[in-house]
Amino acid sequence: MIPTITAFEQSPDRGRGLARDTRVRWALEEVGQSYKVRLVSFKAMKEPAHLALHPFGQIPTYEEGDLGLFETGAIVFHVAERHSGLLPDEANARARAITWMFAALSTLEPPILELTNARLLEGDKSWSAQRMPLVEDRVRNRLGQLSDRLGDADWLDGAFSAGDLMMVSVLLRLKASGLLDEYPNLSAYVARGEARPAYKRAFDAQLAVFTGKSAGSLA
Ligand code: GTB
Repeated sequence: MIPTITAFEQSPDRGRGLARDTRVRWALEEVGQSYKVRLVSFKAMKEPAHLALHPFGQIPTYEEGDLGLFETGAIVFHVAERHSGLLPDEANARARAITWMFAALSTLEPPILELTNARLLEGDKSWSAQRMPLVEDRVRNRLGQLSDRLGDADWLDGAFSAGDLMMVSVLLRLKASGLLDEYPNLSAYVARGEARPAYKRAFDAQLAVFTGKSAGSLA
């Protein structure tokens, strides 16, 4: 059964790949699962039909027959469980890859999101300049720890996994900030993720929503 995901009809980033449907598209592309996309407006996201799918009125969602999912962690995990290619078969390696998915979403993403909000939503506040170094240092703290753990390895734990997919997706949000450049091994790690053919297809497919050009994705 071909799943349907939702994505922004008009993304504020105009196709820079930062909206979270990109990571779901990427997972689907990695496992070779075709998918359909339903574009939703900001208004429609807050209406009952969409709220029945996503209680918080956000994208992305994932529908497959009777199953409706929200939260990118749950969606990517579901895709990785149902297909081969994103989680190792060996039980302990599989558990460690899942651990990295959680680490990306619950340890790295919150301070990165805080930085984005501080820059985009609070930059004009009188206290912003005073607070910014604190927010940046919270991100640096996590990046330093992640950088130490990654060392000169290509991926976080052996072969590329859903843990790397999620971690790279989260780190991509930092590209414009320059913070990632302070950790060359993390910049290279993110670049390795972006260089994967499946990522490129996912990126092109989300960009095509804004350029109006068909990206030749799996759907
Ligand atoms: N925890 C949820 C998940 O992982 O699925 C978070 C989902 C989420 O934040 N969705 C956002 C959304 O629907 C889109 S991705 N927002 C609308 C709303 O809450 O009303 C976040 C996002 C939006 C825009 C950019 N951008 O333009 O750069 C980047 C990321």
